[in-house]
Amino acid sequence: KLDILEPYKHHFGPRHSHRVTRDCQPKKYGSLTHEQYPAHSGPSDTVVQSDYFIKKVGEWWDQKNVIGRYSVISDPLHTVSVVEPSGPGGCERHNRSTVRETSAVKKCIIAQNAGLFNTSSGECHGNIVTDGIVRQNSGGIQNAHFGIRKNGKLFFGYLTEEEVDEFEFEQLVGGVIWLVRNGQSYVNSSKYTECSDTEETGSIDTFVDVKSARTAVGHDKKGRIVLVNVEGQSWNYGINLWEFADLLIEFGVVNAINLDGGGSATAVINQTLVNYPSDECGNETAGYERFHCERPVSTILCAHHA
Ligand code: NDG
Repeated sequence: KLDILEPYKHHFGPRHSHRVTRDCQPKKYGSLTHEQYPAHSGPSDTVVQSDYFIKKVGEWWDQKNVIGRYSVISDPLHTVSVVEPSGPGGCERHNRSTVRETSAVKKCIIAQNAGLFNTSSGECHGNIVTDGIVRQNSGGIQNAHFGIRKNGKLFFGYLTEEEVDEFEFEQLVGGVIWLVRNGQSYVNSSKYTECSDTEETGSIDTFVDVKSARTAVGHDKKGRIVLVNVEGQSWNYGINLWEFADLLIEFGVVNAINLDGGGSATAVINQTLVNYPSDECGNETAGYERFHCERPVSTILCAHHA
């Protein structure tokens, strides 16, 4: 796998052009490779409402309970930020930092891990815009992105290199697999057009099919941002992306993309860890496999006061 990745090490360019993405998607979407939706706006009593859930997912022959957290954020243009690992410039420095550490920089009410990264070099994957500043242009990589435009529109979908500037984003971050498009599962379409270069959990099929911890960002009918975290550990327990898309639709999510998951899946409220990250850790005395720890990750999504 490393040999194939070698030419892309320094430039995460697309394996195919944006035209292929456009031509490969279902006809009903025409040539539009993204969806936009007016963000909820105006002050509200609570910026964040966060609850946990226990839900049955899967086919009848493979039913299981999954545990997770569902958070809704109002007025996202003013309350949601993408934050680089340990703060501004973190991606350029190839930083990795826990969600807790990075969330302290912006005093986040709730924060979840967001973008994927190269686990050996620490490089951030995908396009990154934080508070109106373009921090990384990935050169048109064909992976699902979530953005908030300066004009107050939420953005979900695929972008060319030029569009990263043209769309005038306030926030932008990339994931792997567009889960829900216009209220319908988009997993089957997106897995054909997305690159597996930005994820390290095997082929794109494996990445979609494996049960694992997951993180997603989406929006509801009111244009509020939805952050979802599902507990899991790759291969062992958790949710695959087919089930994740269905669960989000059940919650009333209109568009959503899948962010970094597995051992990276972390949820933090007011600088306190509120989920169960799956990476094993410890030392010889404590026992390596006895406890689990937060993984230093890449970018985070943060909800803060306006
Ligand atoms: C997680 C991801 C993996 C990714 C790594 C670094 C899942 C199931 O974080 O693909 O390469 O971003 O999302 N695993 O381990």
